[in-house]
Amino acid sequence: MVDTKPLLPASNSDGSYLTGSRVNILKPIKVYLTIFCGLLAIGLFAALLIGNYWSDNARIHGSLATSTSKRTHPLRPVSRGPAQGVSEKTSGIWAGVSRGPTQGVSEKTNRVRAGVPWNILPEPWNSTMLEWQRTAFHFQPEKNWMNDPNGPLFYNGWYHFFYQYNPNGAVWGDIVWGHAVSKDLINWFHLPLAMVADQWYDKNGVWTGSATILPDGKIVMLYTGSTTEAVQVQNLAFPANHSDPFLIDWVKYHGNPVLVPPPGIYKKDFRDPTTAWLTSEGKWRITIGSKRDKTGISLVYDTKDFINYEMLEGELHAVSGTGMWECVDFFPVSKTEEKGLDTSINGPEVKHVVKVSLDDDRHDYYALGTYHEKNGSWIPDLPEIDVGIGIRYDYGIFYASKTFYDQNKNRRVLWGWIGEGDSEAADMEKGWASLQSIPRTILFDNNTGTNLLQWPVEEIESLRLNSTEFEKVEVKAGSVVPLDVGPGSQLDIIAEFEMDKEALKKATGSNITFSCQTGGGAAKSGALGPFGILVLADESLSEQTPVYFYIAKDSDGDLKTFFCTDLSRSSKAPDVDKQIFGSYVPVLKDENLSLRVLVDHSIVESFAQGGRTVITSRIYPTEAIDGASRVFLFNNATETCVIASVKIWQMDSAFIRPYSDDDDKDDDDRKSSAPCLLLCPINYIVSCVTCLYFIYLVSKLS
Ligand code: DQQ
Repeated sequence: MVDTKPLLPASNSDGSYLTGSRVNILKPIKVYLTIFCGLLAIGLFAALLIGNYWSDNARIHGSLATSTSKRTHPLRPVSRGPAQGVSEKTSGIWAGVSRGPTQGVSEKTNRVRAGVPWNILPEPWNSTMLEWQRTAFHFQPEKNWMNDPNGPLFYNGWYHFFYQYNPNGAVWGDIVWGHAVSKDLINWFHLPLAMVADQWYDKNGVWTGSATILPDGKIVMLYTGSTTEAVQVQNLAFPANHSDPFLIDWVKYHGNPVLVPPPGIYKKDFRDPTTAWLTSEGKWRITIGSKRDKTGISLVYDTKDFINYEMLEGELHAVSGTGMWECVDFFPVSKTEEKGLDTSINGPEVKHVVKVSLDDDRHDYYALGTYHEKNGSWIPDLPEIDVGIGIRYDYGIFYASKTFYDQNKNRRVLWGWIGEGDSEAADMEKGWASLQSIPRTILFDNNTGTNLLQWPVEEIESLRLNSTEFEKVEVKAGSVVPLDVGPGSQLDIIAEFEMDKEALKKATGSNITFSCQTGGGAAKSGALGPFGILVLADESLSEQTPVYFYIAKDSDGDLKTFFCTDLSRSSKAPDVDKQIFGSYVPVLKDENLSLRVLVDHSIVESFAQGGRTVITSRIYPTEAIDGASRVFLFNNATETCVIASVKIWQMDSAFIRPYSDDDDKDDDDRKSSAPCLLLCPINYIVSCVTCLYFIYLVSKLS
């Protein structure tokens, strides 16, 4: 007879499962147990993997799910305070302290604008306008003043960002180190202050510094302290607990300061130590900005232990007439590969970059050149565009920048402080001032051989939402074309412009003396420009910020391209900067003109030709805000039509908020994640052994 239920054990007529032998009963049980144990083992292994992944990502992504936009989170300060053993001023009242020459740094330049005193906010500002200015995906603290980026680094799965911060107000003063961490350089957790001004050697301010990661993975931080006597000295600090991925607590070396101004250097002209790099002798080398008379210089020191230093004769470099060099940066770039290099890399395949922040004009200049390790000097490739007199990182507002080597993605990343172009009165009304650029990758431009390329880190693209494409739009001479993309306050725009080749050949009206600043802005027509894009414009164009190209032609028929941003019609308000920014941009034969613009409320960051020339502007419209801001193409040239192809993404808001009570559970995950990495495999092995022992016992039954 055919068994109709072959997978069930045979039953007796009385319904019991007694059969002729025990083996017949136990065999299927063993099969089930084996399958069960196998599945259990696989499940445990999967749980281990998922658990580790989750513990690493839950804090950011879990919280992201509950975070909508920056505006839905009341901005709460996170403070360490006396309870945590550090002295911190708790008063939120602005003490009226402002940046000043007596402190060795320049005053904010726009304290008096258009005859309006710095502490009076004129018409037409209202809270809607001022609130709109806060950005959605640029890093900024919850409130108060921020300036230079400090000690950026990647450690134990987290990007760390420290910054010059005034916990007491929206103007420079009482400077300490703010601290935030991120998994992706875009979404951030604010952490407690990393270092406060609690020692005689930094009582007047915990000023700018840099991180060095030692070969054993440990971190040392060198920073400038302004002493009780306002002398600028260099100090050493390190994480209290290297096993804390958040690096919350910092310890200052008990023997600080480790460096004081050398003979011949004024006590207030000795600041901002760089990341250290290794010499072939195995010593660490750093450079520190200074000046002698009006000559900007960079002093060089060797050290074996970051405690004792030997000053080298001569300087890394010096350029007369450039004044005090702040925030010097020194790093190699690869001539052969599209990747970043650790600061210690040297050899024939690299060029070295020197960047200085000129205190006299508050701009960041760089130059490419050759580093001579033996005497610790650097020679520019082109003396006519030496550092401080040639190329700038950015032709808008961008200062005190600093790079770091991101060993996570083999890239060099640039951070820069973006100040305000409005009045101090407005800053105080808003309760905050300044933000940081979107971090930019830095590469040597192999195609030109004369400049760097800066480009927003790829992670910013994770904020891209819906996009709209406009293919080959004809923009006739003298026309404006609206681009219907909805609200224009948070955008990522890429555009390419094809020129009419015949027009380029035929064009008259040469203008080789053109400069963005003197060229009359976007409203002044030339034969071959200006043309480009209008952002933060209202429907009637009563407010607009043109980002544009202008092509000048010399009497020999050679073309020279400029990339500019014109702020003169950016706002109806009387008390904001309305400069015209920009400079020359190298364009190689057969290249179309291309630009990328990141619009984030009051900031417009613009990149031409893949990042050869960059302009960052702060824009404070009164009409073109929220849903009223629009995007247009425009062409104010008289002798050429341009064909524009544009793609525009709406951008989401980044997740930037304090690491607070809500994250405690995740904090527990963080604390337990290290032991879990150890314990989970042990759990897995114990479970497997138990299963096997159980199978063994069952088989014994047979
Ligand atoms: N900012 C710091 C100085 C640095 C200046 C003080 C550059 O260390 O020279 O806040 O903005």
